[in-house]
Amino acid sequence: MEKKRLTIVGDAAVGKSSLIRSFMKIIMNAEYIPPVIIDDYSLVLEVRGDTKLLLINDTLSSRYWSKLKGLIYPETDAVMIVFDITSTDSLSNVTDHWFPEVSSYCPNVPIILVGNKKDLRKGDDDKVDYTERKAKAKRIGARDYIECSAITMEGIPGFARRNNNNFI
Ligand SMILES: Nc1nc2c(ncn2[C@@H]2O[C@H](COP(=O)(O)OP(=O)(O)O)[C@@H](O)[C@H]2O)c(=O)[nH]1
Ligand SMILES: [Mg+2]
Repeated sequence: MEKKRLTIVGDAAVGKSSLIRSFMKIIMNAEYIPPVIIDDYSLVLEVRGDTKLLLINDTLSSRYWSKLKGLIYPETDAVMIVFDITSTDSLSNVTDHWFPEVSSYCPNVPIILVGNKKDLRKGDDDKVDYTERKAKAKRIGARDYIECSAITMEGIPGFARRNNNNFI
């Protein structure tokens, strides 16, 4: 069975762990072939007729990460960089910190940019900022850009489907 590893990085408290929990919840109830959940971070999926083991690596923005990243990035097949839509700092860190780190450790893996906590931003004001965020995704060459909420689940089902089809 082919093994695929997805690593999730981003500033502290942007919602990385919450996103993984929501992703697992959605995928368990999917209408398409439901995967076999092994534990909180691994599942077996049927993708285009192949059976694949998907392992998700959550990360901590701590001093341990600086020791672990040399082990985890080289084993990774796709990286998800998460920021919080309500935090301009976390968006700046996508290009100031996370993208440079990912490109230096695993330059050729597909990157998915995720703007989380969409439930906290609504209305016309946000449309301007959306353009900025979308431009950031383009700047880092992200294969996909998604805005979602790990709390309300908005945006998660479509994302889970695209993620499985495109990256796994
Ligand atoms: N409103 C809102 N809060 C969220 C969302 N995702 C995560 N949170 C909250 O943000 C905090 C940090 O989430 P966590 O998943 O631990 O972030 P991590 O440090 O990146 O893993 C927690 O209090 C979550 O409940 C979201 O989409 N919307
Ligand atoms: Mg966490």
